[in-house]
Amino acid sequence: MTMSARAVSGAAELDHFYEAVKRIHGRALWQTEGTAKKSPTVPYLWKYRDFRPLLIKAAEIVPIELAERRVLVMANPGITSDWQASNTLLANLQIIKPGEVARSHRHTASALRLVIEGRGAYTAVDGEKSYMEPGDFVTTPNWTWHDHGNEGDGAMIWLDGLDVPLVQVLEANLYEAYSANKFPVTNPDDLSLRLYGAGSLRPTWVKHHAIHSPLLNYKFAQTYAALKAMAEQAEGSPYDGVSVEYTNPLSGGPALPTMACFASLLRAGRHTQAHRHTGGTIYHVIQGSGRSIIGGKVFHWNEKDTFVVPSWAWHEHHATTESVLFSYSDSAVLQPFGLYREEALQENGGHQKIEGEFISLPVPERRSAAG
Ligand code: GTQ
Repeated sequence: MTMSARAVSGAAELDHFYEAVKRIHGRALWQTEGTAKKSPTVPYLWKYRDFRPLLIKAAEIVPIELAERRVLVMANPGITSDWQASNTLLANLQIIKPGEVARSHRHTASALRLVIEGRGAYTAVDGEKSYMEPGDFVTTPNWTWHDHGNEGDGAMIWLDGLDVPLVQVLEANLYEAYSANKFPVTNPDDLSLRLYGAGSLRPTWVKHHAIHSPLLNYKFAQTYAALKAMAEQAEGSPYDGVSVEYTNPLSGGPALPTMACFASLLRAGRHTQAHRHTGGTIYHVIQGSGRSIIGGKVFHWNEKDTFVVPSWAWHEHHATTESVLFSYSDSAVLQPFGLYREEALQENGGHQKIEGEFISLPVPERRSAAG
């Protein structure tokens, strides 16, 4: 065989080899997408004013018995599965009408609620009812029985955060329906708030062995008062403003084992520095208005809007009016395994170069009576 003939047969030989590997359901590592694979999660913002009318409509036309949970999901357009806000997290809006009960079930996925509007509804967790008010952060730890009921006189809407996509990837997503609509109430209302809501005081006679927080409701009035008191004396984080984590009062760790949850106060007119970190984060605007620059694009937000910052995306915030952002992130899972990394932007005074505006789909205008 001449030299050139050998080179040609070399390429053919390699192809032949790859085919042989494929036939035994193997792949040559250097031929796979492998570590070059990019996250499909795109930065995105969902306007509450777009969702609210459809939630109200769902309450009219979809019986609670049909839906189990009357929920509209905020679906990240970069992800082909049609129901997740990020690679690991769900961000859903749930509506419940007066007199309704969303029946009891439990799942290995953890859940949280951030109350958006209305009063008089409760979440019952393992026999304890916790009544919810706007801004409250409510935990539903994994594998606890939970139902929601509205005893008020108006509809109630909240944001549900769940770690279902993460739990699915781990193939640990189990679910069970309770045999009745409501799980029996065995504890006084808001018992956990009375026992654990006083911050650093621990009731000595109560044993709590679970890894999740024993506190079911972190009241907004308390959170806001704490943020305001801190803001009077402290500058806060250059990236997140005056920012607090909702912790498990027993361990100091995250409120839920898989989701780290935060409340951040951004002062009016203040512009934070850009940074990026591993851990995809969902933000929800409790109050205020402003904009965030995510991956070079400007996202304008108002009260009750929700947006996602994918893992490792540069982001910075600019509050127009004093704002409080709620956020939750899978960083709780990354921290204990050495996967959490964070980086500050050095160039350009710590601010991203703006490449454009985020454009969400236009809201169809209501036709006026005249036209
Ligand atoms: O309230 O238990 O948005 O099980 C999705 C799944 C809420 C809930 C959601 C759920 C719930």
